[in-house]
Amino acid sequence: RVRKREVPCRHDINILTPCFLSIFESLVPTKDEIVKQEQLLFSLRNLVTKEWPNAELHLYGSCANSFGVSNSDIDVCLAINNSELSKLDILLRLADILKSGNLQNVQALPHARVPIVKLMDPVTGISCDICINNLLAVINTKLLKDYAQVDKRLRQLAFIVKHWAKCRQVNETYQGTLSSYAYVLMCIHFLQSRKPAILPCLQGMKVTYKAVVDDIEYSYYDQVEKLHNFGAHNKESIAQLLWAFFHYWAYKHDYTKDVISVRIAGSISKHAKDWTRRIGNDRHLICIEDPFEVTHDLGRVVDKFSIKILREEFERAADILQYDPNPTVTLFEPY
Ligand code: 3AT
Ligand code: MG
Repeated sequence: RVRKREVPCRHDINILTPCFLSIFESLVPTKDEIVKQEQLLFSLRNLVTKEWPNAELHLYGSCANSFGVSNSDIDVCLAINNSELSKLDILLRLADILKSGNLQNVQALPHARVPIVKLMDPVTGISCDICINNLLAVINTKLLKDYAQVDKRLRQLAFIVKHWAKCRQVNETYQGTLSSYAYVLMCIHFLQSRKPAILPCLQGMKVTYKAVVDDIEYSYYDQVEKLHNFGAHNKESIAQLLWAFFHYWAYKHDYTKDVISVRIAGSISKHAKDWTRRIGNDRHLICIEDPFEVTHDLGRVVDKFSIKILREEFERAADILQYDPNPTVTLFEPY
């Protein structure tokens, strides 16, 4: 591993850029699809506000953070203040309301890690998960979307990394690999760490946005339209960045000592966070700090088997980008 740390990038890496950009373009959802998502949200709002006039429905996750690929499911959060009903009662009532509203496969999953109601809309063909009062997810959705507006290379990088992770089956949290949300945070951290930096640290700047959830205040700088030149001094192409991203996770990241943090745009020691040993099911074998829930390690799903798979996949990707004659194909070969 150590030997490979210092390999210089292959000299012809930039000839791959047009091909990676067209892969990116092919993954972006069409206008038509976005319109259908909005239609579905509109009809869901109609149904829900008939029962609960003060409730709100927010989109979150990849359909709202600008990192959604074509044909994704949509994630919706029901924000409701209701002291009479328990969360479980709200979930069950919500399922009934949806069943009466011409939606298919409506199913309440009250015992999931995040309790949800699942459904399929026969009109648009879109599937949807609705959770209740998960407002922190709505805020982290906005943070990701705001970062994406600072430099277009973030979206390009993250789409390709997510696509790679899906093809290689390392985007499955129930099998011990990482969520899409974790991969996007890894991309943001990586672009914050380039020299010169391609992304700023929005949580380290003047506060222009504040939200309060469960009496805790979350804040950061969100006037991203003023930052559209931030990354201009860095001229790295998407092919160079992909190479360096995989090279970092294959050969440079210190898995024994470091926690990556978008919140500080750098690394924190595992020691400082007390993430050095296994507690319950949290093993901390790859550490990715949630930007708002700072005690939450997005790598906690990774176990001693899946860490090996994950690191081998990072190495495979790094080596393909370095040596393979046809990297834009080989990289995404199904696992
Ligand atoms: P896909 O395109 O659906 O793969 P996504 O960004 O929608 O990607 P998920 O469906 O896994 O990702 O998650 C939906 C959102 O829920 C994304 C993020 O706002 C939030 N979220 C997911 N996992 C976590 C987590 N472990 N901690 C906090 N928020 C999370
Ligand atoms: Mg999703």
